[in-house]
Amino acid sequence: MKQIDLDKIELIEIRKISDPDGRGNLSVIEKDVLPFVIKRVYYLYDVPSSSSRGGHAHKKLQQFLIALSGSFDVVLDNGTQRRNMTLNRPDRGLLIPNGIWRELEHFSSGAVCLSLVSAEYDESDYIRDYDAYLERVKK
Ligand code: T46
Repeated sequence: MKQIDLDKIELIEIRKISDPDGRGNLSVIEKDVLPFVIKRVYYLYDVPSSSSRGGHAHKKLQQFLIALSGSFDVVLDNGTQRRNMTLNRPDRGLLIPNGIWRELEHFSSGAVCLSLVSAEYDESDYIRDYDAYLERVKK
């Protein structure tokens, strides 16, 4: 599996349209924002602050995570490096390429994590065992 330098992973700005009459904001993700076609959308919510989600890597799936509301941390791990990214703005998202181990934690009250992904649900795309992940990364 190709190892990706975590320093190259950045938060991507999402276009924000602020209403001139004070009706709030609208953000839009158009096809040029993401390097993949969105095949599935899901969202995490009501996650207790003491719980974590993720704890796996994907063989092929790419995804884009946005904190639609509240905040949470995404810990990225490529087998040799770890990096913590805090998501707390609905007009910024985190693009996670395939092959990166991720854990989502420290969800604030009311946090909603929107996930836009490149493939339909397929359990065989998951690597849920960290030692197995490290083995794959070393190859
Ligand atoms: C990821 C993080 C951020 C489905 O049936 N369909 C789906 O599209 C998904 C995403 C999950 N499921 C089922 C599979 C499990 O029985 O829902 C259950 C919970 O899934 P999982 O333990 O994978 O949930 P998370 O929050 O740990 O991980 C999910 C995504 O699976 C994963 O790709 O990166 O959110």
